[in-house]
Amino acid sequence: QNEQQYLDLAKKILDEGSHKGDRTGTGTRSLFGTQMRFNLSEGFPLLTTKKVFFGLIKSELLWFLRGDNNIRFLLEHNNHIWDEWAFKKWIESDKYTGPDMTNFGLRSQTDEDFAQIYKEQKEIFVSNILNDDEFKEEFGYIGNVYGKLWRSWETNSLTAGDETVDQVARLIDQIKKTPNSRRLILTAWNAETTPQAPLPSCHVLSQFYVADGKLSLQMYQRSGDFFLGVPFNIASYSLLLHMVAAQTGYEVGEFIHTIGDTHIYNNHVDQITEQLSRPMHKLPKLWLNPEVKSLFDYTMDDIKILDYDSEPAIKAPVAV
Ligand code: DHF
Ligand code: TMP
Repeated sequence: QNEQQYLDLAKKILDEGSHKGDRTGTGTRSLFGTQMRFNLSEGFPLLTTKKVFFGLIKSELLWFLRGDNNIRFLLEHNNHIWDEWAFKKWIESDKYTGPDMTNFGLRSQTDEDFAQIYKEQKEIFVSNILNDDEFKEEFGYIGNVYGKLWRSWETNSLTAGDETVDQVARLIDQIKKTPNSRRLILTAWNAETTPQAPLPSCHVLSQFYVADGKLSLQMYQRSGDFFLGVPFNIASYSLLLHMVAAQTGYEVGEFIHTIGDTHIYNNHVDQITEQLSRPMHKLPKLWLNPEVKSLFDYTMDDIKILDYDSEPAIKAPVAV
């Protein structure tokens, strides 16, 4: 069963994970090299043991598919899941002259006065990204990750021809023409530029596979925040698989999620323990507008989740 795999793996991380420090200073329990397999014919794997905001997943995926890596599009869709990482670049720049924001992620969790000042600065930042074109160009980008690499990978001087590679368009073409290919790859890691991004890509490599009239997808994620990020990643790649299948004429098979450092942050342990005590509901269904003729033409209204019945949301601080 689909969701049970998430819950079982969560329990395993809690029971058997190594206590491991991490870049953010939060601390985690962690297992290395884990896998979940979601059979998409059983329903759409949007977790039901807590409410997961599908609107945020849709707008993020549409943002990737646009080839966009500037957070303005997300903000226009009221999606704030990438704010902290663009904000970090802003406060570390010479042009920032406001109150000291060093280590804002951790400090805002323990210091209430600071949390208020941080919130104000973040609101100013967000409004500048939305309303000031120059500011948006200077501070809205999150680096050479996802969307940029998917749609306009910059070639080096050794490569003749086009200046950029559209991996997604090529992939669609390859799936249609050579479905047996073992080279149906989408990569989001440029060894030259990605390590300098404010957050180097987490979902790094995807491979598509066609057999028995079904399209499957395996994604390798180098690092997985099991409580906050992973439920989004599962839904996002399952949605991508459905969309690519619809555009290439295949049924959906499996989404296979392989994760390197699979961790639960120490300040998410109570939340995920609460989640593990809850009942599962029936998985929802996905509806894609059948009139859409290209992977790049989907809008928010062309994608809907039906019959989503879940337990309430559980809040948790994100580690920056
Ligand atoms: N950093 C860390 N430490 N963990 C992440 O999962 C993560 N994910 C990123 C960027 N950096 C990250 C991008 N994806 C949330 C979900 C996904 C995501 C970032 C944040 C999140 O906070 N989800 C909340 C709801 C947020 C909201 O309503 O705005 C949740 O409860 O699911
Ligand atoms: P890291 O770069 O030190 O691995 O930190 C990245 C954190 O963000 C880590 O906790 C994993 C998490 N993350 C996800 O789980 N999924 C995502 O899609 C993204 C962008 C990040």
